[in-house]
Amino acid sequence: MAATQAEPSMRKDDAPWTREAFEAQLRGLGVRYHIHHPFNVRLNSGQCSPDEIRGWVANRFYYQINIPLKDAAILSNCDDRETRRLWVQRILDHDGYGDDPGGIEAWACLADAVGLSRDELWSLEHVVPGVRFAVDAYVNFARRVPWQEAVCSSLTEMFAPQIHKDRLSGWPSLYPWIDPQGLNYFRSRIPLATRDVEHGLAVTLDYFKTSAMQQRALDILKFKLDILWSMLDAVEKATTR
Ligand code: AHQ
Repeated sequence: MAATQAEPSMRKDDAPWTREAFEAQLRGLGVRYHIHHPFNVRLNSGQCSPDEIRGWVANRFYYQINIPLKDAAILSNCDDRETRRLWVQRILDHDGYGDDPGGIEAWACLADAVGLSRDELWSLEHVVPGVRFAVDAYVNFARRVPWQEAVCSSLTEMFAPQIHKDRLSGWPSLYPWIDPQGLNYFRSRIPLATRDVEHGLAVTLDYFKTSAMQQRALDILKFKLDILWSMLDAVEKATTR
């Protein structure tokens, strides 16, 4: 059941987890992270064809260009100025600001490096229904739920630094045909993901206080992990011959 409908399943005893135990429960969901998806295992072990990689880049672009919409939805629901002052940086990180062209442009450079034209990339012609539905579900979730719940859903990035490091360490030798400059997006995300998770985790550990709310937080994170997992299911089905 999606997190927006799931009723929190009460644990046997009503005592909420300690802050540390709650964080450990959240981090324990990393076993569901898309780093373990068969497509990602093949991608980061050099077993994907250029067409599969181009299909992945083109589909993940739809996720990247929707992150600012998701973050703007959180801002629009958030009545706390201190949170907004921090959260707004996430939009600037992707859309760019001043001389910094931002992460969406960096992802477009990755597309250049794997042989996707800008027109092809921005046309979204390669985005498959399963990816579109998963990404739209994420944005609509952020629009509809309390902003703290949407913050919690971003915590899949707790597990992101490793997947970026795997790409940076492996792709240059596994895929020598890809210009290493195209990998700059992954390099840029490692410190940003670490910074964002520090804030998102603090909000989550502070807000989800009762055992029922803590279970809701786990359900929300499972929902977002399923979004990432189902995106790779759809990409794998569409690109793997
Ligand atoms: O590049 C990614 C990114 O900017 C974000 C924002 C964050 C969110 O708000 O949900 N999640 C996320 C992720 C990015 N990259 C994914 C990847 O595998 O490259 C991982 C993804 C995430 O872990 O949620």
